[in-house]
Amino acid sequence: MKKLIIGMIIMLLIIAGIFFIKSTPGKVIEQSDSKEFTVKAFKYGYSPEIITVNKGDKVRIIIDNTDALHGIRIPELNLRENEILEFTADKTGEFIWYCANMCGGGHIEMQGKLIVK
Ligand SMILES: [Cu+2]
Repeated sequence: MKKLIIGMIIMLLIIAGIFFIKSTPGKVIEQSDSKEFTVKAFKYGYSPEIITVNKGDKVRIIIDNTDALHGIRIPELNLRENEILEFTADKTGEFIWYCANMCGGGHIEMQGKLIVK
């Protein structure tokens, strides 16, 4: 009888141990945030024209093409979108963005900057 009780206690301890291990949150190795921005694109510029994020952030830029189709193109990061640009900022630095669509005489002057810290 005693053996049975001891056996049951051991079983309960094992089950409790499993629950404890499962409920302990894993160690966070890298903290990444989601960052969303709305950028107005117009002839011939962007507002805001500088966006700063942290390395590892999941970035979503909603491009508000106010007067023509502009979009954003960041050649160094191989990114190009007309309406919603989504990416993970996995490289630090400063990256110039340009207008992605020929929109008129000032097209070439359209620029902005993404800063990844
Ligand atoms: Cu353009």
